[in-house]
Amino acid sequence: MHKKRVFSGVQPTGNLHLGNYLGAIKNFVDLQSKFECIYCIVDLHAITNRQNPKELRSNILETVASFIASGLDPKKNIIFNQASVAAHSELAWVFNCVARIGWMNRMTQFKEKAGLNKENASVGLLVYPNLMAADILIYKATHVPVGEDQKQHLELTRDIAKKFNNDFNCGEYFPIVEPLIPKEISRVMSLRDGKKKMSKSEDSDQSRINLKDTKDLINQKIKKAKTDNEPIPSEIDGLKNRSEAANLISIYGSLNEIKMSEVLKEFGGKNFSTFKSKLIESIVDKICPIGDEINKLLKDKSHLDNILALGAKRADNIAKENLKEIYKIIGLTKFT
Ligand code: AQP
Repeated sequence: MHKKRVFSGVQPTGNLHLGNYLGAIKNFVDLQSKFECIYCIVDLHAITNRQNPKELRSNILETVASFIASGLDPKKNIIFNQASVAAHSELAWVFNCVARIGWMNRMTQFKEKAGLNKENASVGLLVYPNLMAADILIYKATHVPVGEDQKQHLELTRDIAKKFNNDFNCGEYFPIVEPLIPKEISRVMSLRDGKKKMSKSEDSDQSRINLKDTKDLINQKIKKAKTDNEPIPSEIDGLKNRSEAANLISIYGSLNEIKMSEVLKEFGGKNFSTFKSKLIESIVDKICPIGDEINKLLKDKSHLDNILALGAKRADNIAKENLKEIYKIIGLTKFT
């Protein structure tokens, strides 16, 4: 039996948005009182796409600030950046040798991010899921809070753990991780296209609510958010084939911690402009205090560096010991 331990990561690839918050970070905060939690800024994942070094450094600090401003306690949880703990990359190499090329080729995120120009994508982007498996399994984490978009990568982490355990005949050395995906809102969609997920790398800033958006910007973005001409239905069935409407309803439900069916009971039959005013209020109430706190925290960069340095030490202590065990299982010796 493995000790229950939570691990999750966020890429420092720009402004965090409502999707990152409702799909992942809100869950991180809820879990900190129930589990031992390790939260990582996955900077090595970020460089699978080209990053400007100056912006990357600033995005790393902004991500720590967003964690803390959202309510994560750096004393209770281990908060650190991936590049500080070498064992992540070392175990990722081992997993490059355990996982099969066919498994990588099936990953939908690779297909989406590489687009039509697959031959020109970085090798790192293709083997990204192996590094993600290493991030989790180097701590023998048992539970991983993520948005629904990461479900396939977590299934791959389970496959890698099973194959390693089986190939090296080592029982259940690696735990078979459980994803923790929010039930009511597994995937927050773009405000401009209900079929695309809200994303940091989407060109149009109008497609997302960033955690640092001002009240005016939130107001403007939600008013412009795409809907349709039908009134709000009273039953979930009425949201079929209405992805933009369903997205706004589920954002409201998630922010207010009520089921979508209850939101529809409240707003069924009403038009979107009435609903949007209430939605704006909810977003402003939840997100603006976080944005204000992020801006405050960013004024003291050395405080944020200290949080990362302390977290890195704590993470490294666990990871180093586990890597020794893993190498021993494989037959490798580390003399340093
Ligand atoms: N739209 C979303 N809805 C729900 N959850 C989401 N997450 C991301 N977007 C949504 C969850 O946030 C966590 C951190 O994600 P990430 O930043 O590491 O990578 P990502 O999934 O690739 O996020 P983005 O915003 O789309 O970034 P870019 O554009 O840089 O690729 C994860 O748990 C993810 O599920």
